[in-house]
Parts: sequence; C-alpha cells; structure tokens
Amino acid sequence: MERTLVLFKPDAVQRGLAGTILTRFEAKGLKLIGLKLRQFPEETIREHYAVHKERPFYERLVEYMTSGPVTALALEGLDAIAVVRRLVGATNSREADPGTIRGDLGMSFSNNLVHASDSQEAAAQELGLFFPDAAEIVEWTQNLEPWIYNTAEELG
Ligand code: FUP
Repeated sequence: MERTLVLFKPDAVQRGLAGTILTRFEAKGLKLIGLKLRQFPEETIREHYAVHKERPFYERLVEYMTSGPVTALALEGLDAIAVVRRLVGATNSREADPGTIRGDLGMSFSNNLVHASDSQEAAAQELGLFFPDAAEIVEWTQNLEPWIYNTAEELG
C-alpha cells in the first residue's frame, strides 16, 4: 500500500468544494488516514513549494496558499500516488481532462483546487510536513477492502 498527501487549496475550501472533492477520493476506494483544516504557516507553505523557489510564480503561489484555510488529507491505497494524480488531472484546469477534479471543477491554472504528491519521495516528505505528529495518521482496517480490491490477486 502507498500513501500520498493531498491538499485542498484555498480556492477549493472557499468555493465549498471540500466535501465534493473528498467524496471523489472516497468513492474511488482510497482510504482516508489523515484529515485536517488549517490556515498553514507561511514557513510550511514555503517549504512545501521549495522546489519552485527560483521560479517567477513562487511568491504569488505562497501568497495564494496562505490566503485562507487549506485542507490536508493523507490517503492510502495500491499505487495511491499515481491514482490520485490521475484523478486530479493536469495542472492547468482549463486543459485538464473532463472527469478529473480540475477538469470538472476549475477554470484556472494557478488556482487549481488541489495539490497531490507526485512521487514516493515527495509523498514521504510532504506527509511529514503536513502531518508531523505520527498520531495524526490513523491506521485502521477498512472492512470494505475485500470489495475494493481482489484479495487473492492484490492484497496477497
Ligand atoms: P502540480 O504538480 O500539477 O500541482 O503542479 P506543479 O507542482 O508544477 O506546480 C505547483 C503549483 O504552482 C501549481 F499547482 C500551480 C502553480 N504554478 C503556477 O502558478 N505557474 C506555473 O507556471 C507553474 C505552476
């Protein structure tokens, strides 16, 4: 099983889409193992987007990501990182495929509703940043799991 970090950005929370977006991940069969709503400190956001710190859009990105509350989710599932990235869609919401979260719900490149970790290294680092206390990640048994996956083939 893989774990990944998802953020509902300030535009998603302000537009009242947190529930709608969470429902998509739950309906897909991803297991929710962490959830919080916070206006995150600027240092956290700067660190999260440190890979972009030399890019011209970095300061605007930090300003936007600290402009309101953000929801952080930890999700678990088989190949969860790639599965979640596909559900989220392309960075530019106007070009994102219909059926994806950005493709269905957004019109903006920069205010694109959702962040999702893009690699195993990023997921580990980002989960540690947004859920620094191990107790914030809940290990629980989802009784539906034998219906979400094929037990013999996939849960071996
Ligand atoms: P993504 O992996 O799709 O979330 O996108 P990136 O990590 O490449 O970019 C992070 C965020 O920076 C994007 F969600 C939107 C913003 N961004 C811009 O505003 N302008 C750019 O040219 C590139 C990214």
